[in-house]
Amino acid sequence: MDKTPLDIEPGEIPRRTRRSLLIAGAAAAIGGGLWKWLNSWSRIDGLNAPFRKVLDFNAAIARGLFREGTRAPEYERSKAVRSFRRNGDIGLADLKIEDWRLQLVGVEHPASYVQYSKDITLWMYGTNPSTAESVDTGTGVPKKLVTHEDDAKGADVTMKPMEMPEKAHRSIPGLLLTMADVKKLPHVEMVTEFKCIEGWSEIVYWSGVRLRDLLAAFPPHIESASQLYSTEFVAGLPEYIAFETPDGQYYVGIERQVALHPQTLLAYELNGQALTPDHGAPLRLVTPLKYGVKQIKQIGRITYTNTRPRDYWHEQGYDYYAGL
Ligand SMILES: Nc1nc2c(c(=O)[nH]1)N[C@H]1C(S)=C(S)[C@@H](COP(=O)(O)O)O[C@H]1N2
Ligand SMILES: [Mo]
Repeated sequence: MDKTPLDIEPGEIPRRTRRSLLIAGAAAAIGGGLWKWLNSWSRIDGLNAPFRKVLDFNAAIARGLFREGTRAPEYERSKAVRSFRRNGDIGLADLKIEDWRLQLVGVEHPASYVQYSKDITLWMYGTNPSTAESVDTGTGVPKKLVTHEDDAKGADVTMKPMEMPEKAHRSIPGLLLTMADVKKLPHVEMVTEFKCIEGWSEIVYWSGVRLRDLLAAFPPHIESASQLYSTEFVAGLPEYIAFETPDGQYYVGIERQVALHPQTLLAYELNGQALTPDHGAPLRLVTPLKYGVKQIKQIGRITYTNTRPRDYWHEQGYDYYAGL
C-alpha cells in the first residue's frame, strides 16, 4: 500500500520526508496558511468523498504531531485485562445498533455525500426493548436490567431508557454515517493503559479506526476554518473536535493534536468483541493521552469546530485538557 502522509508516524519519518515536511510547513507559514496541497489520496475505496482534496496534513504533522512525537506505551495482547472495569453511565442507552448513526458536523461540501442530511438532529435512535423500564410483576418495583457489582461505581452503572434532548429546534446539516461507513476506514488494534482520574488503571485491548482517518475521509470545511487561522495555525483542520452521546447528556472536546494522534481511536471492539452498551456501543473514543473522562462512550455526534467545545467534567470543575 502506498504511503500517504497519514501513514507517517512520529519517530518513523525518514529523513527525506522529514525535510519535505519541514519545507511544507515553512511553505504553509510563508503562504499565510493558504498554501494548499492537492491531495490525491485514494486509500479508502467506496467512501463518497469527492472533495477530499486539500487537507493540509503535511503541515499538520510538521507542526503538531511532529513536535508532539510522544506515544503511549503499547503492550502485548496477553497483558490486557479479560474483563475491563466499567465506570460512568452518563448518556448511555442500549441502542439498536442498526438504528445507530454517527452524526458528523462541519465537513466540507456535506451535500455532496450520499450520507447527507439537511437536519441530522432529526435522527431517531432506537433502543432495545429489553432496556425500557421493566417492572417486576410480583412486586411492581422497577428492575435494574444491567448491574455491575464489580464496577468502580458498583450498581451505579445501569442502563436507563434514553431520553432525547428537548428540541428548541435548530436544524443542523451534516452527515449520518453508518457503522459500515466507519468500518471502511483502516482497522487498527491497540493495547494501551487506560487511566481514570479516580486512580485506577487497566491495560485494554481495543480495535477500531483512527480518528484522523475519519478526518481525512470526511474533510473539514476549510473556508470557515481558515478564516480563524493566523499563520500560526494549519489551514483546513479544526482546532477542536466535539463529541456527544445521542441524548446529549455526556459531551467532551479534544484538541486537534490529540485528534490527529495515531493512538486516538474511534473504537468499536474491546478484546476483539463488539463493545457492549456499558462500554459505549457501538463506538467510543479511546486515547491513551487523556484520562478516562475524555474517552466518551457511545458517540452520537462528532463536530469539527474552532471553538472550544463544552465538556461535561470540565463543567464539574475538572481540568479541561485532562491530559496524562
Ligand atoms: N457516555 C459516557 N462516556 C464516558 C463516561 C460517562 O459517564 N458517559 N465516563 C467516562 C469515565 S470517567 C471513564 S473512567 C470511562 C470508563 O470507561 P469504561 O466504562 O469503558 O471503563 O468512560 C468515560 N466515558
Ligand atoms: Mo474516569
